[in-house]
Amino acid sequence: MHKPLSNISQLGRRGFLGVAGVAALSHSLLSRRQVVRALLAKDRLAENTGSSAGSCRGLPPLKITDVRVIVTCPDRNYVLVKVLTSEPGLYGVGDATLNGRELAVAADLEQHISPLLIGRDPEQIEDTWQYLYRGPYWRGGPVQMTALAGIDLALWDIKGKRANMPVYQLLGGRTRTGALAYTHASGRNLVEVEGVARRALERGFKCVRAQVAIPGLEGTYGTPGNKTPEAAAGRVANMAELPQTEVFEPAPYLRAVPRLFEYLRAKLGPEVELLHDCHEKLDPIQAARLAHDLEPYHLFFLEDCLRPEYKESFRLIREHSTTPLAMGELFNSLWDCVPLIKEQLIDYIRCDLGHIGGITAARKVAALAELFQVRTAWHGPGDIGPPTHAANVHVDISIPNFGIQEMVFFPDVTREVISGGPEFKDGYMNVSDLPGLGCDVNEEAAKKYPYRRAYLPTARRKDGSVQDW
Ligand code: KDG
Ligand code: MG
Repeated sequence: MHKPLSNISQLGRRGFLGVAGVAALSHSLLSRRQVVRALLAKDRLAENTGSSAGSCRGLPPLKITDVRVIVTCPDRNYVLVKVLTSEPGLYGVGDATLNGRELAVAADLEQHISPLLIGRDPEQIEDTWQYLYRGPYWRGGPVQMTALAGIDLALWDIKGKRANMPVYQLLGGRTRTGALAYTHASGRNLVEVEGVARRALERGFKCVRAQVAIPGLEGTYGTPGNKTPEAAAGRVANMAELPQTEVFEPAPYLRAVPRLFEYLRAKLGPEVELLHDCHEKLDPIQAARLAHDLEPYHLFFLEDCLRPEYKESFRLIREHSTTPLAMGELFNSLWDCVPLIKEQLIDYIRCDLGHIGGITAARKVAALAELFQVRTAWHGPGDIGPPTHAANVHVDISIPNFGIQEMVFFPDVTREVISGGPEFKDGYMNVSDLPGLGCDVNEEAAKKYPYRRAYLPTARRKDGSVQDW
């Protein structure tokens, strides 16, 4: 475990001399050649870091010495990033997992990003973010933004470890004692969903996202189809070498979902917070009808009704309903969030920290949202790794406009490879006070679980045409 330095080392003092200091020394102690070499080294550092190096509390300047990309499949595929530094034992761990396109992100990190980082100052997080985002000219997209998020998380981890503080302290300190969490309840029929929801409530959850299989359809996102909920958990073991095709029809879906919530309200009472994920599969008028029909059941929110391209169509839903709306897990640009937030077309922004550029991006989205009374609900599925879940919670507990946090329990096999991450207690998520993000990766254990190609399902209408899953 990394120990922070408490006193200024020789190297640290030298780091503080600056160019003028080096030149002044030249007359007394150093030969002309030594001075030239020192000035060149100083220039190289400035070039690598984007500005002249400086570091906190007199610690010596730091450099990135290596970027290791670890692709592993402990239950499902994860891409982990380990950024090593010139300080012995000091490294940061990030997560760069993009479900179904893991190797594209790994190649971006290994082939394109890693060479740019060697020699840079890991403490300059914002500058590195800007450099990796705007530097390649061909900016954005889920692959590049996931790679950038992986690096960003690792750099925040390093900064926290160096400062000997958990990341939430660096973000401004606690605004709450924990992050309200929601879990998933899905089933083949109403009774099965109720059973799963009841078990969640017994476990301490106060908020449950409910999805039910649609009679007559072979599968709809978030439901087990005709498998048991456990067998349909969506893990790699259940994912074919090629994508499974599900069938979706809006009419039965729009009939079944209000029935589900009518049933759950009657069975579970008014206290439990209920949520539902449309998974971007509806047209605007269908979404408006569903939001309207769900009003009597007082959802906490209705999630991701529309495809991410159609932000202006949220206006139509708003005009027809007071059901709170959430959107954003498919966004991979900060600018995707702007129209929805500034026109108050949604109530919850739920970007994925792992796909929008990490903590550096999320804190800007959160700050913008705060100004428009929009709350956060960061995406928290099992297909992003524990470091992203940890980042979610570090942000959640340090911002004023947090709303709710989606979470999962990772199986033991995942925890064997990636330790740490947020903990659940009495309905809330929390992080420990370990320095940094609080996660680590066991590279030896990761080797035991090699990558296995896996696709998300796709969907079609009954007439065979492509449908959003
Ligand atoms: O990889 C796709 C999943 O992250 C997504 O289907 C999960 O929609 C999801 C959610 O809300 O958790
Ligand atoms: Mg979702």
